[in-house]
Amino acid sequence: MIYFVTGNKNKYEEIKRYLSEKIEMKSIPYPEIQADKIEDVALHGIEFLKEKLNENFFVEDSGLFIKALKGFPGVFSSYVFKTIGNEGIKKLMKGIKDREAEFISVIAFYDGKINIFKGVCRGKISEEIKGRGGFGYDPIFIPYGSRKTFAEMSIEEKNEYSHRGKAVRKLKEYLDEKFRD
Ligand code: ITT
Repeated sequence: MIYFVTGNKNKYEEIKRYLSEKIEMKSIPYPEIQADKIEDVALHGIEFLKEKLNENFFVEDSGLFIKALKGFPGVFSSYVFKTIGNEGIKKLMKGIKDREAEFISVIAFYDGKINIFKGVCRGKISEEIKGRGGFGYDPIFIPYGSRKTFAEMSIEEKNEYSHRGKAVRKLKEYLDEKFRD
C-alpha cells in the first residue's frame, strides 16, 4: 500500500489513473512552508510526515507561475486561488500581451529515502475563463499543443499534457522498477 497525503481529491483522481499499485488518499495536514521553490515545500512536508507514517507515501505540491507577473502566484497558488481566484488573475492579466505561464508539479515519494519527480507544463493564460472540469486554475490555463483550457478536457486528456501527468509518469517508472519482481 502507498499513501498519497493530500487534501485535494482532484489531484488524487488524476494521479491514481497511472498507478496500478494500491494507493490510498490520506488527508493529514502538513505544514506548507513559505519557500521560493515548490521542491522545498514538498521536502519539508516529507520531513514532517515521515515520523507519522509507517507505509511508503508521497506528497505532491504544485503551482502556477505566470511570466508577466514574475512567477506569481507560484508557491502562493493555493492561497491566491482561495482569495482572488480566476477572476482575480484575469483582472491582473488584463491588457497584458505576454500570457506565458507554467504549471509545476513536484512529487516527493518516501520509501526510507526521499525521491523527487518533477513535471512542468508550459502554456498560456486564456483571455476568458472557460470550461467546467478540473479544479483551481484549470479554466484559465491552455497548455501548448492544445486550444482548450485544462477545464475543457477530460482527466485523461489533461494528464497527457499536464505537469502532474509528467511527474506521475516518472514516479510510475520508479515504482515499476522498484516492485519489478
Ligand atoms: P494538498 O493537500 O495536496 O497540498 P492543495 O490543493 O493545497 O492540496 P497545493 O498546496 O499543491 O495543493 O496548491 C497548489 C494550488 O495550485 C492548488 O490549490 C490549485 O489552486 C493550483 N493548482 C495546482 N495544480 C493545478 C492543476 O492541475 N490545475 C489547476 N490548478 C492547480
